[in-house]
Amino acid sequence: MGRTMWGYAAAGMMLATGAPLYAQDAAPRPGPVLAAADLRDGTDLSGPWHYSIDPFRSGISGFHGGMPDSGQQRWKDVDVRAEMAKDSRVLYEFDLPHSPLTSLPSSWLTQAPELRHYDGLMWYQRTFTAPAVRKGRYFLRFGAANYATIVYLNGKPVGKHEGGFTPFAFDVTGLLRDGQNQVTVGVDSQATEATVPPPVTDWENYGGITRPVRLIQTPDTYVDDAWVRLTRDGKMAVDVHLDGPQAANQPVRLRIAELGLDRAGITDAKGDWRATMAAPRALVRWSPGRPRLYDVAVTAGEDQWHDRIGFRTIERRGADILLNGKPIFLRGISMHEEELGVDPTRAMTPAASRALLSEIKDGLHGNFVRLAHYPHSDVTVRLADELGLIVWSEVPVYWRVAWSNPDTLNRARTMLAENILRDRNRASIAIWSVANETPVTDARNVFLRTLVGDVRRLDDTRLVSAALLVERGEGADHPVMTLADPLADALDVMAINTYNGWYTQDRLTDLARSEWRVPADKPLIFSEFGADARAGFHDPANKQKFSEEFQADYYRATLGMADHVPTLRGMSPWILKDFRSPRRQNPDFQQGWNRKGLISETGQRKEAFGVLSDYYGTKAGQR
Ligand code: GCB
Repeated sequence: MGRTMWGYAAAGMMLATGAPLYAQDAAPRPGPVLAAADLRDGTDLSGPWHYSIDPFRSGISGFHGGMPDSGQQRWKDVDVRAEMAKDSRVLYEFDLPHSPLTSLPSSWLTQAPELRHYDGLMWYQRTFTAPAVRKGRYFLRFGAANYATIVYLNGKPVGKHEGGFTPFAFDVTGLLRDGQNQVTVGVDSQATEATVPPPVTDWENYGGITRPVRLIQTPDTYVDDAWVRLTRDGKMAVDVHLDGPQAANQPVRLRIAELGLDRAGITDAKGDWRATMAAPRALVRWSPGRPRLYDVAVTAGEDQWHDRIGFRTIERRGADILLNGKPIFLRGISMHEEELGVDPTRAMTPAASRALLSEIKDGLHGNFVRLAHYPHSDVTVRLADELGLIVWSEVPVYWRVAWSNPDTLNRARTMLAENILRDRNRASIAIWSVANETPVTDARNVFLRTLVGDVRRLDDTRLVSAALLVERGEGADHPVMTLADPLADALDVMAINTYNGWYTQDRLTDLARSEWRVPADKPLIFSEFGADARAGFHDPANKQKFSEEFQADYYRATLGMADHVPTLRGMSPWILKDFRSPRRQNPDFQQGWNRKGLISETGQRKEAFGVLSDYYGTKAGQR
């Protein structure tokens, strides 16, 4: 067993999700799932929390590696000032209730100037009042915390979680007390060689609690998971999982009132109910042109679960992608989870998400978004459902992860499962991607094939892809790009990131003659292409790199090249908005930002925005 993120304290704690860890052949099933948790009743714990840095992780283990010193145990439920005043032998080297305040959810990077580059362990604490009369179960649910999290309630360990972009929840029913409750959370942002993603990326590592924390109340037996969808052959299917003492042999009912659908069933001994039925005649299928959603209710005992769900099919036939049986071209763009503004903090409110997605839908005439390079907020995915944007969803298996490390594989599998279980009711999601730009080795192939297998077990209604690397060769007077990745066999959609003319010396005028050698029987997506431009920097005469003119010409040339790739069925150029990246330090043009956005960090459209918008506008008219 390698070093865990949580050293000593982790050893004595129950696992947040999925204990025991998974057998290699079974798709991990994290728990509790709390599907559609964002629509359940609960107390929002957003707002002021105290915080305190712990760069040496003294609250996790003592300097010799054992139990942390008593004066360092941040989760203790003590009045530090009173205890020290009372007894001169007592020593505390923290006092969270008297530490500075921050507002959550938000990364800490923007919360104080001295935290701008802090990468390590941070402690958060707040109190809240539990309902006076408690009934049923209470879950402490985190939308996401980056990267590893350890949670205590009223001085007692609750659980831990690893992974910066997926939700997790703990049943805290037995730990709540009347009146004031104290919750303490340690969040460690530091990546290691064994984490997913690894330490080297091309985006800001926004440490902290970046999505809402809520105390969710359910009956003793509740609907932990419900998945309602169209199968590949157009039938309506439902899977329900109940959790609690009455989960077995329990009557369950599925209702979609607007469609007159009302179906009853009984759970099995494990609390599962599964049924398939003809899709109602009146069903209007979800599509970008008509993103129809329905209120779906599942009732079981005292619990009433509901969600807003769209229904559609997505398939591959030969080199085509079919939405509701019809070929579709994905007019997309990539985006990071980073809101507009000069000082983003990865707090994706509905307004922040809408500002970005409407640039895609209305500004670019797009129908597709690649949510790179990790699961984005459920706010964004729900909005994509509502606006009619097809989504590519991805896990942060990025560049070089520790392919041979079984713990790393388990982390990736858990994240993937958490992502799929959170989002498989979202009609917008069409593609699950398992990796981005990963160099081919045997160990990597085994790792990624395991993830592809997990996707197929957890969700057989969507397509699987990965952004792959291509080999470059030289033809007589043109580049020859060859996709020789053995993983392609396992995927439904092949995806390629291409930067010829930006990272290479190719002349833009030569791009259209590039030759693409890719399998002819599967759809291809250009999952990335792009060039930096600093908004407002013009150089019409020389069109040097970083000028708006260069970026616009680069788009014209690359789109011209794309038109010659016979199996191309979509694209998600890199990227909608300039985003923070510490690796980008050209002081004239970048200043810590990757400038490949079609809009600047404040939303200013660059010339290339118009190029892509015209291209998509024309394409949209064609279909
Ligand atoms: C890529 C990566 C993306 C980078 C981008 C770039 O291929 O997938 O994460 O940000 O290139 O700008 O170089």
